[in-house]
Amino acid sequence: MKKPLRVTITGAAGQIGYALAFRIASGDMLGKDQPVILQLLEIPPAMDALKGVAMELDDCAFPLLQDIICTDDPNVGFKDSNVALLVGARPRGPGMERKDLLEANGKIFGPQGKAINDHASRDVKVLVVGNPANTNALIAQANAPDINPRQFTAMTRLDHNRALAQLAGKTGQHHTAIKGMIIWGNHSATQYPDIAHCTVDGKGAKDLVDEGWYKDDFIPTVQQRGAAIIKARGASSAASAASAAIDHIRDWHLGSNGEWVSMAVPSDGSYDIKEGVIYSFPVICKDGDYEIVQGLDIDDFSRERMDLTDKELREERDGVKDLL
Ligand code: NAX
Repeated sequence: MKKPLRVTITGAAGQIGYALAFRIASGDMLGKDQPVILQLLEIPPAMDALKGVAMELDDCAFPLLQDIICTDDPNVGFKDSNVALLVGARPRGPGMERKDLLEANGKIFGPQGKAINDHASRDVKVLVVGNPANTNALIAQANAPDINPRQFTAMTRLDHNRALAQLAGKTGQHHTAIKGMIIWGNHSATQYPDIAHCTVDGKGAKDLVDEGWYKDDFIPTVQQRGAAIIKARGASSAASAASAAIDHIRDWHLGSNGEWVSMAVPSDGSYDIKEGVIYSFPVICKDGDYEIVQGLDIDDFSRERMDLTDKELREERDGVKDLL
């Protein structure tokens, strides 16, 4: 039997954490032959609820689940962690400015980055889900100087999957027929869902849909999908967010089989996005690593949107520069 891998989930008693833990324990993320130890991190007021999650996990009798650790101490939660899913975050309260939100989250992601630095496995794969995800990932990364910065990523896979669903619905094809979807930039309303390089059943997506739909319907629908879910469900996306987090780590760990997927990763100058922010790019995952897809033609329409979301990320970064 393989050696168990340790998976940390922060905010594990929250709605995304609740949806994540059971799928990870059943083998959906790291493989059906990979035993796991779940290290569930919460804050003190949520420890009773977390105990309930652990009781339910026990009651599932998952063959792959070797142990469950419940803690409110990041030093324990990240000990020897191989995969760290940073879900718990401070939500925006009434009247809270973006700057206050960034700072409040800095106080969570700074210490968690340090705990990862001090205690996690050296090859830990970090995925930040908690919003503002890209900038929270940057803060965690800055506080973990001994870990390769490339191992800090943020989630735009939910946006990617939402874009696949919209295009599939419009073209009447199954989403598995779609290749080459891209989300550029920030996980926010400035993200740029780009179909310029997409094919649907081998045909160029741009030839299958009219430009008006693409610009005035598709892009805003994907950008605003989170708000539409809140309106319909009365609560924010949870199962779909957990599913996207599982897709992100599964592909990073096991490979994306040559397919492009969107991941927010430290910019390296590709596509003139200068270093210093965690920006969503198309990537291909292989052998436990990812590479940004290179050499794509970027037209003026795309350039403008890619730069706009980059600008927002740099403003967010400037708002937390004392935490970096
Ligand atoms: P919930 O409020 O249901 O759960 C959050 C949990 O985190 C709570 O149980 C809370 O006690 C815990 N928590 C807070 N501070 C913590 C800390 N310092 N250490 C450990 N745990 C802590 O929120 P949920 O719906 O699960 O959403 C979690 C985060 O995901 C939010 O920030 C949300 O905005 C973000 N999302 C990100 C998405 C993405 O695509 N990147 C999409 C879905 C989601 O909106």
